[in-house]
Amino acid sequence: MSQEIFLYWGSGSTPCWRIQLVLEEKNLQYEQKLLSFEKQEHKSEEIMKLNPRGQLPTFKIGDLVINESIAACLYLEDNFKTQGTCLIPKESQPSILQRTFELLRTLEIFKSFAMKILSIMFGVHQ
Ligand SMILES: N[C@@H](CCC(=O)N[C@@H](CS)C(=O)NCC(=O)O)C(=O)O
Repeated sequence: MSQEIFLYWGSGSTPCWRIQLVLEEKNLQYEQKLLSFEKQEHKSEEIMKLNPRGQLPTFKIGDLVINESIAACLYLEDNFKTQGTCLIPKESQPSILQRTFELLRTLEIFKSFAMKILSIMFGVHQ
């Protein structure tokens, strides 16, 4: 598969780093453009056309645009399985362990987000 890969990213953004790490681990050639959050470059026409949420990362591979960093990482692993580092274990036991950590981490993020909303809306503190 030889498709042009393009990543728009912003400094200090962990979802952007996530895709960059996978691209590097997979030894993939890609074009990238660093945009400034401060200058609102993530809300530019160029980005809004590809990613109506106006967020970074904005990721393009061939004609396909994937604007969720984890989905982009999974797509890359799925389509470049034998290239570079294998990022999802093939064996079921380690793969289940990896999924467990991913889910726990996601739940933690949701919990802290929900607590923040509760504290803003109802003054609930934990
Ligand atoms: N769920 C998205 C999150 C993307 C995201 O929240 N990006 C932030 C930077 S870390 C952003 O662009 N914020 C600017 C905005 O929402 O206007 C992903 O993982 O790709």
